[in-house]
Amino acid sequence: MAALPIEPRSARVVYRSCSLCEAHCGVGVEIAGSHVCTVRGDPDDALSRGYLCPKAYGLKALQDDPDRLRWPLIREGSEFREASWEEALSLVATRLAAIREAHGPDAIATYLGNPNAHDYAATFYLPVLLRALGTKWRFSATSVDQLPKMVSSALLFGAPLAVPVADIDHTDFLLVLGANPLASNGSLMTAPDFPGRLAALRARGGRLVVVDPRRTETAAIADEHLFIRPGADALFLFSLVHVLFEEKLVRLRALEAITNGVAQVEALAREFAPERTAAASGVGAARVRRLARDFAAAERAACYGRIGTCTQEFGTLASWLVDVVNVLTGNLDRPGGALFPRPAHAPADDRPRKPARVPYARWRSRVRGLPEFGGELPVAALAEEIDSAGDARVRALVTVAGNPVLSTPNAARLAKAIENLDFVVSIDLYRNETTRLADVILPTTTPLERTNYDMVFHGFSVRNHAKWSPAALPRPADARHGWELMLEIGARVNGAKPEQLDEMLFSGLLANALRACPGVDEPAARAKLGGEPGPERLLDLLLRAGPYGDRFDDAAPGLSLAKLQAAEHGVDLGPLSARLPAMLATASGAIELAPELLVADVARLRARIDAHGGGFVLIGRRHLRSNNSWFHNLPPLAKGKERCTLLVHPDDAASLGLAPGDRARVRSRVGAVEAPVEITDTMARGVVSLPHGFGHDAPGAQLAFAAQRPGVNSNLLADETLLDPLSGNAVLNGIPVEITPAA
Ligand SMILES: Nc1nc2c(c(=O)[nH]1)N[C@H]1C(S)=C(S)[C@@H](COP(=O)(O)OP(=O)(O)OC[C@H]3O[C@@H](n4cnc5c(=O)[nH]c(N)nc54)[C@H](O)[C@@H]3O)O[C@H]1N2
Ligand SMILES: Nc1nc2c(c(=O)[nH]1)N[C@H]1C(S)=C(S)[C@@H](COP(=O)(O)OP(=O)(O)OC[C@H]3O[C@@H](n4cnc5c(=O)[nH]c(N)nc54)[C@H](O)[C@@H]3O)O[C@H]1N2
Ligand code: SF4
Ligand SMILES: [Mo]
Repeated sequence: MAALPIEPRSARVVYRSCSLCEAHCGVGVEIAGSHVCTVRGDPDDALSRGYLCPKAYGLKALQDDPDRLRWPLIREGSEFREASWEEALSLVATRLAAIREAHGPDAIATYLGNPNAHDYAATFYLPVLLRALGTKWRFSATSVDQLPKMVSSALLFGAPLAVPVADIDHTDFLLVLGANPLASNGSLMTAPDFPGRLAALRARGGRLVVVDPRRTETAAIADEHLFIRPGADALFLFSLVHVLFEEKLVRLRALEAITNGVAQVEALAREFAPERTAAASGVGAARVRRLARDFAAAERAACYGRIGTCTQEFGTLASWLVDVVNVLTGNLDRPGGALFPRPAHAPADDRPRKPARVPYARWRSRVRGLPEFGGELPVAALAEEIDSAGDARVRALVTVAGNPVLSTPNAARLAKAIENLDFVVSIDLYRNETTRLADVILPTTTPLERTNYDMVFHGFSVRNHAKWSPAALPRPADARHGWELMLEIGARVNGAKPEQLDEMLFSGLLANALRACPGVDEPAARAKLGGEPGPERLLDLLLRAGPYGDRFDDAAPGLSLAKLQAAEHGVDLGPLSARLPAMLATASGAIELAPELLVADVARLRARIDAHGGGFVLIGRRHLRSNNSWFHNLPPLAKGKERCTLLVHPDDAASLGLAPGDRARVRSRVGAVEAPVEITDTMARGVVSLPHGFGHDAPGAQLAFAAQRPGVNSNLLADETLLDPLSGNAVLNGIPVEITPAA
């Protein structure tokens, strides 16, 4: 969508970011009174320069949605009734405390959903809530998303969130696997106006190659598209690596001195000659060889993998090999390659911290023994942790901004398990497929009713950038912010006061931040930051102590929250630049290119070279006007052509006896659904696609518009026993299915 100048037609325009996806585009929200007139792109935004996608309109539609909850709900039998905050919060605290008292803290599981990552206050205060509950049974959308990349980054670079970002604005060659940024607007890569940035890449003579089992919107504008068999990325990437070594194209440049394990990678790659892997991956050997040569020959090149490379059987290996390709061609940490951003809230210096042990498998799930990572267990284990007998089973669930019944595997089993829990509380804006099963639903303010700073996504940005988002609307009387609820519940279950928990958090962050600010003493910093509890003080602290900060000196030129607030279109902090080796947090201080855990997993991949099955497999997809499971109740975005369709290749349709408009029955080990068929040669043969986030016909949900055209829940088919075993991430792409015409 083109940038439009913003005319001051309405009472006022508030400049902020759209928090609906990782691109975090700058928007101008036109407000009259407490009504949102419209949302437009902000041409002066330092990063997005006016770009906006249609989904931004969701900010307004969400505001106007009559089904959005404004009051706490308490279950009574099969119905809900509105309740006061005091009644609802007191019930939540009493029940959680009683369950913890009777069965221990691990009887309470938590599930944190995706929108938390778009709310800086949640980033600060969710850890407070989790600590207050004291449970180790923590789950989140991470293990149906980017967990494999985090495991890989922890092993290679020493930090789970040290994810290199492709330098899209300066590269000459972008190799994309398992991502469709023309629909998703990019992920683990904040690049507003992805389409424009890709067009610019091609206009300056650069190349775009897309590897995907579907000829996606992104593949359609690429120089080259390679169909790949779902789950075969690690095989394909190992073959690229094989060719790099065999044809002497490996050139580490500056990384030579700081990389361990190169010879080991070379040895491992020997068995993955492209001629060996072609049958399993579906990518011909000649094309792999040519691609390896072209990538190595490019002046500046970057390999980027996303959802399709993570939510699959070899998610961690594929995520690792993406970085291996960048390292072996000397493109990591190099402009035009893949670099580590340096956000304004990060620690100021890259002094080698005490290398932390990789937070992996310190405990395991009760039933299947799946490993913890970073304090979390794989969500594919949640249902069995509830419904498998035993004293230590999960008895209560706290969900925050998540809809696991639509987003995690074996949805039918999970819904049944949640229904049978002793107590469920959901902090959420809707009574949806998950929260309808709760005993208490606590709504929060909407994105436009609260302030924000793109804490998570500034860390994955293609340019260093900082932006403050003021609230565009006043908070309605009696509405609560999510962070206030997190503090309040955390305090109440422990008989403490919210201000006490806030002070503990603040003091801890302050002590930590001041370690990087020699010469600043604590009382002076406290005086500058003021005594007002809440996220703004915490952000001010991080900004002032951060790499661009003013070190608590108002007269200094550096950043503070006040200065960021004054820059209503954001602050450009420059292009990404080299940060190695200083930021490496591995025990050796080097890049560990062949860590033991990954090397050990290669045997599983090797076994797949000759044992690739036939039969149909299911993959997912995203639509530009949708957002995971929670946008289908917004009429301006959800109307139009039916989207929950099964994409099938014409030859497959013919052999299955399916004609356009027919309905197909899709069956996996765990469930079956029926969906209308769309026949298209954009699909690879043997692969069918169904979007996730549909299935809005659950009894008890309150989603009137979505229910008119509910679609089916694709996670009724996702099998909770199919995992990337190393990370525990669910396999959501490459699920074996049988397809028949529906009766
Ligand atoms: N089959 C399949 N499954 C998938 C995927 C896939 O590609 N295929 N993708 C996976 C991915 S990448 C992700 S991230 C997950 C997402 O999984 P989830 O995070 O579980 O699901 P969402 O659909 O993002 O649900 C967000 C929830 O937050 C609520 N919400 C929205 N805004 C707010 C707010 O401001 N405050 C509060 N308290 N609540 C809010 C919404 O009402 C909704 O209930 O799904 C995963 N599941
Ligand atoms: N409009 C819109 N934008 C979104 C979202 C949304 O729901 N709607 N969700 C947001 C979220 S939470 C996330 S995590 C991001 C995700 O952002 P992306 O990773 O860009 O997500 P997708 O569009 O699902 O693209 C994944 C691609 O992987 C392909 N694929 C499937 N299996 C394989 C495989 O085995 N190998 C390879 N190479 N490819 C495979 C699929 O065909 C698909 O094209 O998008 C975010 N942005
Ligand atoms: S690309 Fe993402 S951040 Fe930008 S307007 Fe669309 S939904 Fe909002
Ligand atoms: Mo995601």
